[in-house]
Amino acid sequence: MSTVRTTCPYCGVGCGVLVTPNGAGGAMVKGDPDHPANFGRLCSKGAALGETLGLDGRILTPVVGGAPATWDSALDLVAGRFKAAIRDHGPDSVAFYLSGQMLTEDYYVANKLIKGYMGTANVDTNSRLCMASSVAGHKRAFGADTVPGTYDDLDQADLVVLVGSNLAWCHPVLYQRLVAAKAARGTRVVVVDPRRTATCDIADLHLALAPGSDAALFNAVLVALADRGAVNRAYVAQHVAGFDAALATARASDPAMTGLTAQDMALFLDWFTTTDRVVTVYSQGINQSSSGTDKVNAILNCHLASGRIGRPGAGPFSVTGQPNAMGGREVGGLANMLACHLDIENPAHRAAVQGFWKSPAMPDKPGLKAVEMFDAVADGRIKALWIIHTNPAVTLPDSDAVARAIKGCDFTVVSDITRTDTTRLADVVLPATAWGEKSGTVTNSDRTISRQRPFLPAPGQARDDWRIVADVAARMGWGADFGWTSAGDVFAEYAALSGVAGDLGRDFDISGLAQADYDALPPTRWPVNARKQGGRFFGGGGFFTPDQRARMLPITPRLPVAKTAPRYPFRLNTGRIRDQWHTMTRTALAPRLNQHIAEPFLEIHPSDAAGLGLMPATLAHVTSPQGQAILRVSISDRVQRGHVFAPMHWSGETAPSGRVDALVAPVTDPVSGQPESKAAVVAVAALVPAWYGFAVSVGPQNPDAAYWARARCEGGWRSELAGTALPHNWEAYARALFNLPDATCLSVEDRVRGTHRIALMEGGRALAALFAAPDPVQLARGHIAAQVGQAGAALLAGRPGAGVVDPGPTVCACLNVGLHTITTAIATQNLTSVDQIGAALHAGTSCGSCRPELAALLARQMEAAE
Ligand SMILES: Nc1nc2c(c(=O)[nH]1)N[C@H]1C(S)=C(S)[C@@H](COP(=O)(O)OP(=O)(O)OC[C@H]3O[C@@H](n4cnc5c(=O)[nH]c(N)nc54)[C@H](O)[C@@H]3O)O[C@H]1N2
Ligand SMILES: Nc1nc2c(c(=O)[nH]1)N[C@H]1C(S)=C(S)[C@@H](COP(=O)(O)OP(=O)(O)OC[C@H]3O[C@@H](n4cnc5c(=O)[nH]c(N)nc54)[C@H](O)[C@@H]3O)O[C@H]1N2
Ligand code: SF4
Ligand SMILES: [Mo]
Repeated sequence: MSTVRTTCPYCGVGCGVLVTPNGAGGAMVKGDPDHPANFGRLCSKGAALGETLGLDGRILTPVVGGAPATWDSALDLVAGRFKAAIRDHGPDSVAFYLSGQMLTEDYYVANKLIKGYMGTANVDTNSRLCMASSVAGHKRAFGADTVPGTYDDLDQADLVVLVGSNLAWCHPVLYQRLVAAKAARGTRVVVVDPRRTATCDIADLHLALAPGSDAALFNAVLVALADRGAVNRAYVAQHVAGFDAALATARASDPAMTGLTAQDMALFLDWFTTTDRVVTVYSQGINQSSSGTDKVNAILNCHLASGRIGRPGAGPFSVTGQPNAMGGREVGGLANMLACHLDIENPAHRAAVQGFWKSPAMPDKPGLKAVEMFDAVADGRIKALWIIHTNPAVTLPDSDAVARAIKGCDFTVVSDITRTDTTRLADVVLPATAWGEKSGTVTNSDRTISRQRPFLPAPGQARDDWRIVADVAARMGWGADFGWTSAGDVFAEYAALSGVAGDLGRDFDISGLAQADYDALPPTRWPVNARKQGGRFFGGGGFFTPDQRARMLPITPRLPVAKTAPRYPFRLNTGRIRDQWHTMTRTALAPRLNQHIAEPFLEIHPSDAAGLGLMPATLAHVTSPQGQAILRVSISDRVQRGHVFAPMHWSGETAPSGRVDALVAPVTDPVSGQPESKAAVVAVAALVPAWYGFAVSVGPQNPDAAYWARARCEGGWRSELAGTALPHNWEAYARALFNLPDATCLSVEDRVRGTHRIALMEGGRALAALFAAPDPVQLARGHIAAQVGQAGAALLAGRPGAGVVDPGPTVCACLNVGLHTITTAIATQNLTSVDQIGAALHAGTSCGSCRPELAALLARQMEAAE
């Protein structure tokens, strides 16, 4: 089979990948050495893509009311219900909720249908939870949502400030680029994050500021720039408006709000004011805040005042999260935008888009933003809702309320590839083609447009997302305007429309690609037109405001809306882990990605844990005014006292009590509408279950327990369990859990310790095993998981026999190297550097995402040895 050049479907780095299908539904995946985002590198998630291609769990036919249906009946129903809602209740009674993971072509078609034909701007996307504050900040400062710089700036900077970004885990290939730049030119790295993340491993300075206080920090930077003569007077005079007011307001703000020491603050201000080539990278620690837009503008103010923008190695850099977060912004996926960075509020822009489409409608006011949209679903204003490529029942704040709203909606359609918490609530589920089966383009963080190309046939009846939308449009009577025959046709129309935007003076103009050879399109940074090709923006001014000047804004810092109080004394921070992608519908298919962290957890400071009587690996009951969760206790001084951190990834499918958005209040930024996902308030208490359990099996499990978290492992499935009451009969419990009513049961009970070990055997093979104990079960989990399905019941011992080494939990996912293997090698071979570990065990030599953890292991062991 020949190799196909395509693009990773996960994060906004947008790495190129080379895929060689094996002809049996699988494929070998490698980094594309010629792609300008990654030059051949991949992270653990990208490298494991080949393990996520199976059809297990895929939706292969349309489903109506829970039963398989034909495309014709499903599409007729969807078109009929949307039509009826619009006829009876007006266009604003329908809504689309889309995703920054849709391809540009999918996005374009959905937007065209709802805005130009259904006639409402009630279309928003999960980018509202992700990039909306950056978009709003860019628009306020630059007059358009333009990312000024490129990835090359990270290679060329002398100071990189990472604000609210865990780059090591969330943009691993960019992080590796930064590591390389640091080695080559000694780039200074500052991390601004209340939590000590893996990214801090390369930090020359870590500023663990008070949550939400970033604007106070950047106001202090602005004041220092002014007081130390580091303002670029010429640039400001020519290209910037609002300097004096911004500075006066910055002077009035109190740097003490950050809680940083005077010494750390002084060092940071020193570095920032005296370094010309500064890149400030920012992400969700900035955006996901009730003052997110102001935080963005506080950062932009500093770059505008110093003229450090749009030059090699200098600029603000909002890194995007999803593979096509940037493309979704370009195509007008947000409720307040039109395609090609045109504005819905601008009559000339509306007329231009409607004229180009020759469409019957065009809304003249913005639609509902994500959180408002689901409020409108809840109170019945939205009668028909179509959710595509996102899982809002898990990822929107106050997710229990969101799930109730979706369930209660008159008519909900969900397009997905697999069963999720959201598809379970839908009236109609439509099967979409997945990565590897579909064709289109995505735009990454540095404005580079890359092709996703198919290398597998569409399974079952799955159809491309854009085609499903076009099929519905046709059934609503607009077939002629939705008659493309390929994604390439859609792209050509979109590129032509961008030329109209370019003529109106907008930044997003890729009209130069309207006639391009779509199939052969190499990675291309926009803009692409007669006026400008790729490159940076704003080095010489040219902002997209009426007077072409950027705006500095007066920013008064505001702390998070929810305040801790005796009832809810902890600040809950949420985010991501290294090897999982969002709600895990794809990454959790790869066993090796489940081995790094297999469960939802709550990171809590040792003093707080001691105060609450929380022991390592026990469970915590977490409550907020919105909801509750049960999470594994992980005691760590990476979080500050009074703060806790939990990952966002677990869902009803993987760990029903681990859904952290059930805890998060639906508080939003007043400008961008982005939720404050990083600053909920919660109470934490020890949960004392009657028993803890660990289960492995070849087949799927049906856990019935107060707490459970399941994951795929090499031999099948593994799960963690805890129950509030002891089962009457352990054997019966195990048989039901594993759905093995007739297997032979071997059981070992230790009455003194209160432990039970049960293996269910068939034909001499252990098909499943359950380990239960009154305390957290201590076992060699990796070893047991590797034994399941093998002959004999040796796994019941719970640990390897003499002479066999238990590798321990996986640290390096690419090369599958375990914790114990690494610590043993460090001790016995006297390893003293991460590179030496790599030479001895290969750990950390592929994607490099685990290098911070290797460094931490080394440091811990060397400290212990002293
Ligand atoms: N492995 C992995 N990578 C991913 C994803 C994934 O699911 N898994 N998702 C992708 C997506 S869509 C996105 S948006 C990106 C997100 O990428 P990041 O933004 O880097 O990731 P997060 O973990 O959400 O949050 C970043 C950091 O913000 C910090 N933070 C919290 N509050 C504050 C604050 O008030 N100020 C500051 N300065 N920092 C704060 C948190 O402690 C956290 O370490 O990751 C992308 N990459
Ligand atoms: N507490 C908290 N909440 C957060 C965040 C946080 O940091 N903290 N981060 C927020 C951010 S930044 C983001 S981006 C969101 C992400 O949140 P979501 O977008 O809700 O999460 P995903 O799991 O990425 O959902 C993508 C869905 O698309 C499906 N899918 C995969 N491929 C295809 C396809 O080709 N076609 C179709 N139709 N479907 C497909 C997947 O199976 C999955 O169900 O979460 C937000 N929520
Ligand atoms: S850094 Fe990893 S997840 Fe992101 S695009 Fe590259 S390979 Fe994919
Ligand atoms: Mo995101």
